[in-house]
Amino acid sequence: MKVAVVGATGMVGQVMLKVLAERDFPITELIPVASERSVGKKVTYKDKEYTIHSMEDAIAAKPQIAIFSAGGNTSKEFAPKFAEVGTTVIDNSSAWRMDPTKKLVVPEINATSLTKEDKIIANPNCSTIQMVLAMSPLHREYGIKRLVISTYQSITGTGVKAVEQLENEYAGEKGEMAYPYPIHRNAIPACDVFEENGYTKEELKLVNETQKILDDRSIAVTATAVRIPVVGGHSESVNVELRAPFEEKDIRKVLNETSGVTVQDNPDTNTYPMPIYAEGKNDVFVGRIRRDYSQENTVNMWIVSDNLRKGAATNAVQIGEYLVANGLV
Ligand code: 2RA
Repeated sequence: MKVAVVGATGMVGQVMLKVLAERDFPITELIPVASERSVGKKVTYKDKEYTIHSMEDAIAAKPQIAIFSAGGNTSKEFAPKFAEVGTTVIDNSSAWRMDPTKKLVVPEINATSLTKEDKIIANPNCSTIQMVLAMSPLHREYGIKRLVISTYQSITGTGVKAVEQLENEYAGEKGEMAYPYPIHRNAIPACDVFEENGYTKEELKLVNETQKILDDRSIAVTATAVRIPVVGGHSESVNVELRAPFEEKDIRKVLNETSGVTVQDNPDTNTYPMPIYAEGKNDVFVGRIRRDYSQENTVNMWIVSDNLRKGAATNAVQIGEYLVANGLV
């Protein structure tokens, strides 16, 4: 299978190549794509060097699949051009997520909705993916009435500039700032830009994408997204108001039986998810599961996952695996 990876030199693109290799995706020809200034440079896949192509050359090659992680503007401009030559695009930007004609897919939840006609498929936002994967079985079993989410997000979600800012701050050196404030020894309640209503784009993604993926606009969602000096993954505190009574043991059972979810939850042994241990893994880790005694039918939980993997690259590759396994490409 001819596969293009657009944004191959970026942080997510590099993880994409790693995950494609780890999962032995059936690639017969890899077409790495990056910005004009990177054309001709090399990237490594399965210990072999591959030359970076221009977008035009990659489109002309007519790959079966193109996995994008190159920002919304690039995706808006070039995803349709790939689709026109018959390529199925899996896009990791926000460009197509809320487009009513495009599917927003977490394979374990809604890949079955995909058809051959879906030529541009949207990969959800990282903080959404890890959360909805845990919420989906609860919505199925009990119905979800309301979600109150607080996120504690890795600086890798901002990009390499933020990682470099944190490293400089650790080293006590000056450098380019991704944020107008220090990241080290700080917590910044602003992931992405603010909208008119006082919420950030990140917070509104959690609201809108959750309702679309779970296909239920009646779910009330509110979120506060915070950036913290961590690199391994995103953590989220989620308060879940269900539409029916529950037993905590049944919540654990339902989550334990969910593909892609690992429950780590034993206060007696200080067992709970933490980003330093989630880094490099593909699962979504759930713990601190406990009834919210302040409100009926409500449960609290803590959800952690590597935002570059299940939050981006792995989810996109899993969409590709579903397409291949079901003869949709
Ligand atoms: C973030 N969710 O963490 C976004 C991914 N770029 O900032």
